[in-house]
Amino acid sequence: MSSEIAQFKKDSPMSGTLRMDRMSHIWCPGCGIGSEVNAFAEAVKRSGIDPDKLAVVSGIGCTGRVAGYVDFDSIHTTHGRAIPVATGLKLARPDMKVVVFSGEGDLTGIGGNHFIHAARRNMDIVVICNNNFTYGMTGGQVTPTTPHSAISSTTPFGNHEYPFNLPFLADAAGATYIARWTSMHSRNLIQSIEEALSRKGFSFIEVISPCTTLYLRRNRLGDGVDALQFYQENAVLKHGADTRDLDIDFQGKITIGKFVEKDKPTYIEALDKRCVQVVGDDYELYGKTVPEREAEEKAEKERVAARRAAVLAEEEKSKAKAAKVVTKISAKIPVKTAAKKAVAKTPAATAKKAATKVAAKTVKKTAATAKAASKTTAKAAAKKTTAKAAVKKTRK
Ligand SMILES: Cc1ncc(C[n+]2csc(CCOP(=O)(O)OP(=O)(O)O)c2C)c(N)n1
Ligand code: SF4
Ligand SMILES: [Mg+2]
Repeated sequence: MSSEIAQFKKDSPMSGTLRMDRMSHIWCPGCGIGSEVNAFAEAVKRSGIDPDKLAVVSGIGCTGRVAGYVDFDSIHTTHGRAIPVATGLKLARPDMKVVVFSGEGDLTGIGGNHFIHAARRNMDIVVICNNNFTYGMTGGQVTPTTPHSAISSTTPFGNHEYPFNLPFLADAAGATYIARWTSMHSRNLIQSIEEALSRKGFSFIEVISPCTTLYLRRNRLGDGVDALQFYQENAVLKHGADTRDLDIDFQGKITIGKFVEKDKPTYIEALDKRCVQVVGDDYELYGKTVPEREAEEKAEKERVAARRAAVLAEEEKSKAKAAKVVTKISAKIPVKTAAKKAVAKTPAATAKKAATKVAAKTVKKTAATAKAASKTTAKAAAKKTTAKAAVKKTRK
C-alpha cells in the first residue's frame, strides 16, 4: 500500500470506528451493507459509548462480514449463531453493549429459534438485520423474507412461500424496540441505532436493502441506484404502525418507521427481581448486590452522557467552522456582478427582457398611432368647421 493511501485511510472520519486498514471491503458495488455499516459507525460515534465497551457479533454471510470491518471487539461466529454468542457475551460482561449485525437468512432462517427466544427474554442486545431478500453469499437462494412471486436461484418460477414480516415476528416474540428503514434512509437509521444503543432491552432494527447482484439482477429490477429511487418513491413513513400490517409484497409499498418502544425488565433485571424475592436483599450476581450494580450502571450512564455532550459540542464547533469558511469564500466572490450576469443569462430573464422590449415598442407604436389619429381627427374637425362656416357664409 502506498504511503499516500495509508495516510488517506488514517485521516478518514471513519478511522477509529472502522478498520480502515482492511478497506476496500468485499461488498459489491451498489450493495446497501456499506451504507448500513457507515450509519452504524456514525451512530456509535454520536452515542458517547466507550468503544472499549462495545462488541459486535455477526454470523455467516455477506452481512456477517461486518464484524471484520468494525474497529471494536468483534466475533465472526458460525451461521445462525450470532444471537446465542451475543447472549453469552452479554451475560459474561453485562457492562458491555452488544450488537448483532446479521443477514435475514442467518437471523431468521437457520438462527430463527435463537432470535425469537432472545426477544422473548428481552435480552439486552441490539440486533441490526440487513434484509436483502436472499442468501447473498451463497448464490441467491430463497430466504424466509423473499417476497411472494420473486425469483431466486431456488424458486426459478417465482417464490410460492409466505414470507416473514420481521417486525411482527419480533413484536409477537416480545422485542421492546422495533424499527424498519431502508438503506437509503441513512439519517433515520443513524438516529434509530443511536436510540437503540442508549436503551435497555431487545432492540430490533430491520434494514431493507435487496441484494443488487443476485436479487435485483435476477428479478430484472435494475441496479443499486434504481433500488434507492424505488425506496424514495415507495417507502411510507408510519411511526407506531401496527406490526401486523407490515408485510412486504413484491415491488409493493414498504412501511418504514419506529413501530414499538416499550419498557420491560431485561433478562438480567427479571432474574434479579426473582432472586431478590426468593433469596432476599443479600442476593448477589457477579459478586455484587443489585443496588451496587445499579450504582455502577448509573455512573457509566453519566460518563456516556458526558462523552456524548462532548461529541455533539465538537460537531457543532466544526459545523460553525465550516460555515465560517463558506462565508469567507462567498465574501470573495463579487456576488452582484456575478448574480446580474447569471440572471441576464437565464432563458427566463432573456424572455422577460424580450417581452418588455416588445411591449414597450407596442406602447410606443400605439401612442404614435393615437397621436396620428388625434392629429387626423383634429385636422378633419378643423376641415369640418371651415366647411360649416363656408356653408353658413354661402347661406347668408
Ligand atoms: C451451518 C451452515 N449452513 C450453511 C452455510 C452456508 N451459508 C453461508 S452464508 C449463507 C447465507 C447467508 O444469508 P444471509 O444471512 O441472508 O446473509 P447475506 O449473505 O444475504 O447477507 C449460507 C446458507 C454455512 N456457512 N453454515
Ligand atoms: S452478493 Fe448481494 S448482499 Fe452480497 S455483497 Fe453482493 S450485493 Fe451485497
Ligand atoms: Mg440475506
